[in-house]
Amino acid sequence: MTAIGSPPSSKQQNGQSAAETWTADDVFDDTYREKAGTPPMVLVWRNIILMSLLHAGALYGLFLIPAASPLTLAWTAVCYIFSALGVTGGAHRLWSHRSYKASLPLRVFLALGNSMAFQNDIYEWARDHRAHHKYSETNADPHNAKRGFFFSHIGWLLVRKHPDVIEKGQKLQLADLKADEVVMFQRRHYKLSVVILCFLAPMLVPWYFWGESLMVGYFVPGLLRYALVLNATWLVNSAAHMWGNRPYDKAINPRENPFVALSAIGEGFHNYHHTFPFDYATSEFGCKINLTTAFIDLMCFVGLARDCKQVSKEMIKARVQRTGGGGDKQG
Ligand code: ST9
Ligand code: ZN
Ligand code: ZN
Repeated sequence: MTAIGSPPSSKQQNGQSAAETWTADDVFDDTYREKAGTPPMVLVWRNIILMSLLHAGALYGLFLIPAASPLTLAWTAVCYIFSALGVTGGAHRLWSHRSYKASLPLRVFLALGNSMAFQNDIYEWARDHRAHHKYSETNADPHNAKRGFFFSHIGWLLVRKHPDVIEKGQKLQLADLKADEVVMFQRRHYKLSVVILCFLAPMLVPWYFWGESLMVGYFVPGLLRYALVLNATWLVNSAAHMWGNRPYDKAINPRENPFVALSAIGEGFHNYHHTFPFDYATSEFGCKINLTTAFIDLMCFVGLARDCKQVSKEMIKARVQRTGGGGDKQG
């Protein structure tokens, strides 16, 4: 498979914006050869301490659940889905893979959800994710699953990056991201947007509208929800690279994992996704265990999204015959 499209300029091309004419630089590069030896891991103590505090706070939030009102629990679910969509429908399927086109209001909505998810800004997230696909499970993959479950889950955020991630990442085509004013606006104002959307809004809405305590608001829809969305996301990098079937390409490690698909609102069909990264549904089974696909379909229906890329049944069949055989499909 080869990437299609050519680098965009910031000018309009035939009435289409630069981002609209672009195909993402996310196709596996089998010409890259790792250098022998692994450089020593340099621990980043700031991140280790902050992640430990976050998870301790999330655990405390778990014990506060009985003290939360039903409305606060419903709000926690809303925050989970909104921040998850900012990652799945936004940073992942729209901005990393360009698998569909989104109108300005939808891009703003997704960027707000993305700031609530606090997983690095969209530009950085998409840059790392393109490197993950292009150099999957090598030293140039930021969360190389060959380095084990812990490293691919959270460990990669607690150490300095492997030099190959930066060296190879600097060669990625990112012009479409630089040309997207929503992406660059979010990057410029990232810290402020995270403070407001990830921490203040989840806490203050229940306090202001139905008199919830600030304590419950901070620890339940705030820290607990944030930690749950993070871990659901990280499971795609760890569990879905280790456990599950490989019906589309048995030569690669990413797997079909229904549990991950459920918690990550549709992102656990990872053998399919690494085989066909440009498919907007990240699965051949449409909306099944795939809330994100249902959301994008709804956005198309109301006219806020369009041009969803999808792999044909014939192409899937041909690919399964050529490289599949690693277990049954989940659909
Ligand atoms: C988080 C991210 O959690 C999660 C991403 C998960 C992805 C999952 C994908 C799976 C599929 C989708 C499923 C979605 C499911 C969602 C479900 C929802 C329910 N290319 O990074 P620095 C250069 S974040 C090119 O500091 P260090 C660049 O010049 C959690 N160049 O490297 C850069 O400067 P700048 C919260 C690159 O010093 C410079 O190097 N956040 C690349 O080694 C320095 O970069 C945190 O915990 C590249 N790929 O530090 C913070 N990379 O960026 C975590 C770097 O200014 N991060 N460069 O252009 C950090 O603290 C640091 O990055 C570090 C490494 C310590 C990890
Ligand atoms: Zn992956
Ligand atoms: Zn992807």
